Amino acid sequence: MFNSKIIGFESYVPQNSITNDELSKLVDTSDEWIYTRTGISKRCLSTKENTSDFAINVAKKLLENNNVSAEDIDIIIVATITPDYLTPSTACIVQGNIGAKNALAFDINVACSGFVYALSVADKFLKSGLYKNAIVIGAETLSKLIDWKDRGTCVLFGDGSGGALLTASKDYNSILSEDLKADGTSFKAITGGKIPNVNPFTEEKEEEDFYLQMNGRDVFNFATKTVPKSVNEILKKANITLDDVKYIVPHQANSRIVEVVAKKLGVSLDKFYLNLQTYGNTSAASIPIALAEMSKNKLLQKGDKIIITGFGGGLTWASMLVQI
Ligand code: B82
Repeated sequence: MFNSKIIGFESYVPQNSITNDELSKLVDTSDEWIYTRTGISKRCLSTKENTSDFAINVAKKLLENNNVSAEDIDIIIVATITPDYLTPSTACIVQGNIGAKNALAFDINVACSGFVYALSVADKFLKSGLYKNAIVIGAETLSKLIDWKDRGTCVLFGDGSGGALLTASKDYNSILSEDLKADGTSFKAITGGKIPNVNPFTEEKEEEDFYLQMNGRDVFNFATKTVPKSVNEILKKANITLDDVKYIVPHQANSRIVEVVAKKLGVSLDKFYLNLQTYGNTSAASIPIALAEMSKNKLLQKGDKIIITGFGGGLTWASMLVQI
């Protein structure tokens, strides 16, 4: 019987960090407006790199810092809604670049829940006993998908990537319980990247709908209703309480969401790890960037129990109780 052991977290973000004041030269907004509504002060925005470049950097760091060679990797999963191409997958570009010649590779598209979904999928591969080592990455270049004239959305998002290295283990289990769900009836609440059909036979030309759009109020209500329920669900499944949990690491969407979730769960805001002040909302990359930062700052010790919880486009949500 095998389980998944997480042996490391790493992240990579582009160097170009843009403050709220700098953005207010581009669109009619202000540091005060952005910070009080979102908790964001700055974000990293790509100048030349694409999603695969971020993910390749994370994969290389995971291998180097954990003394694992590329040939020993069996699985590469990249969670992204901003791939370089629709085909090939970003994971295949990573696989080729790092020389993981024995690995299968594919992307998953679950927006801001993507990293938690990808960890869950990798966990099932490793539990099967057929595969040994997995690289799981969340990587986004959201700046490609944003209408830079829309002051309501362009201030919210950032670019970057983070990931984890997992190995199959007979004596350690990092994934204690999980709750993964979807509600496609509300898919229009967050949309982006619509591809028009321009074949010569199409009767109706569809309106252009490429840029990321979000109904702020609806998704805020969705998140504040769903996340506390999902967190309670995984606690119940593992038969523990929040007292046994060191940190909750939520998708970094908006600090107001986290305030409401903390209140509903009856815990202090201090239990939540937040870094959206520095990175903005990086969708599938937000949770692994936070985990890598926590790991680097020695906030995570072996045996600590933490909760990761993603929520976003689909609509989708995914919570997981993780033992470091
Ligand atoms: S907002 O609607 O403008 N608002 C809440 C009422 C500001 C206080 C808003 C803003 Br600004 C930014 C993000 C959200 C939000 O609810 N985001 C999400 C909710 C669910 C799932 C994903 C997200 C996300 O932003 O990724 C609301």
